[in-house]
Parts: sequence; structure tokens; C-alpha cells
Amino acid sequence: MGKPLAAEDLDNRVPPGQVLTDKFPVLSYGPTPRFNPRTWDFRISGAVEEELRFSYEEFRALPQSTQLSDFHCVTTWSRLDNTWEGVKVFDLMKRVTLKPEAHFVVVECEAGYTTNLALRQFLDDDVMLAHRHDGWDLAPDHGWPLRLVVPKLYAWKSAKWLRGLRFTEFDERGFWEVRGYHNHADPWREERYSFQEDCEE
Ligand SMILES: Nc1nc2c(c(=O)[nH]1)N[C@H]1C(S)=C(S)[C@@H](COP(=O)(O)O)O[C@H]1N2
Ligand SMILES: [Mo]
Repeated sequence: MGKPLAAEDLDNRVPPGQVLTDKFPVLSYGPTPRFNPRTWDFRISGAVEEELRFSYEEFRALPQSTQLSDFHCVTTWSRLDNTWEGVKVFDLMKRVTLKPEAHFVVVECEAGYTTNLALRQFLDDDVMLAHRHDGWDLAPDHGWPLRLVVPKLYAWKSAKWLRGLRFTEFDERGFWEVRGYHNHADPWREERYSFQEDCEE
């Protein structure tokens, strides 16, 4: 990383209980899937007026953006100032007409990994479908060819190896959210574990 951050900046950037790293650890449940550009597609389904399917070429032709953001894993490492390149959710959603009952999204990945977000979190202007990180194509272990980046939430919501989005009326907990992790995952509130949800109003 570049120059060291001043202490007051660090307080604003590093959520409670997190430790900084310059490395980029790999956290995956299960093996890294193989990517085949001829069979890969990206599907938008559920509570939408028209379901959509993008081939790999069609997806790569979507408008590209670059964004800088921080990344916080619930296992307590945080990596600041990641440069992500890809498609902003804001731009992708110009192609999608949601039905009025769409309130949540299930993010669908290779091998059955999923994660869930409320629409308000998903449509935030820093959420992105990224294919590059810090000037390089994503490494296979980091989600090549496409991953979600949700900077404001713990990183298990930043799903790797994306294949689609399914919009829903009701909230459906994802892979880690049914295995003891918090449904909302706000690192600033240390929303780590699902048992904490019982103490909230
Ligand atoms: N498909 C999929 N996405 C995933 C995971 C996973 O196991 N499978 N792990 C999550 C977790 S717990 C974290 S911390 C981040 C880690 O991303 P990285 O391996 O690129 O650092 O990816 C998230 N996205
Ligand atoms: Mo994680």
C-alpha cells in the first residue's frame, strides 16, 4: 500500500474488531470452479418484468467503471483501497425492470453458493460486478470471471463466480446466512453472527 494512514483516518476506515492486511487472502468454501466462456452465462430472474440472459461476450460489452473501496472479512482482516473494475449495479439495472414486489435479491454463484441482500443495499452506488482488481484480471481464486463487490458489508456478501441474480419478494437467507452468519452483515455494527439478530429490534 501507499503512504500510511493517519490514526484518525484509520478510525473512519477500519471497523471495530478488524485488523489491516496488505495481502489479499483467499476465502472460499469449496474448490475454485472452472470457467468456460462458451457455456458461461449470467441470468436475471425472479420478480422482473422480463428475465434476461447475457452471454459472456454480452456481459463484457456492458458499460465499465472503476471504483475504489475497502473490503472487510468477518474473520477480522480488512484490506483498504481496492481498485475494482467492472459493471456498476446501477448500470446493469438500467437493463432490468423490477416488478413492484421485488424487495430482495439472491445472488447466485457457481456450485450453489448464494448470498442475500435487501434491494436498498444491493442498489447502493458502490456495489459492483467486478472482473478486475488492482489493475489485473481477477485471479481464479478471487472469483474470475465475475464477482460481486459490496463494500459496506462483510465480504461473504461479495460473492465470487457470479452466474445470476434472482429478485424476490421475501428475504431468503444465503449460504452463510443459514450457517450462522448475520443476515445484514454491517461491519460497523459488528453484525457477525445470526444469534445477534435475536437481540435486535
Ligand atoms: N462463491 C463464493 N463467493 C464467496 C465465498 C465463497 O466461498 N464462495 N467466500 C466469501 C468470503 S467468506 C469472503 S471473505 C470473500 C473473500 O474473497 P477473496 O477470496 O477474494 O478474498 O469472498 C466471499 N465470496
Ligand atoms: Mo469471509
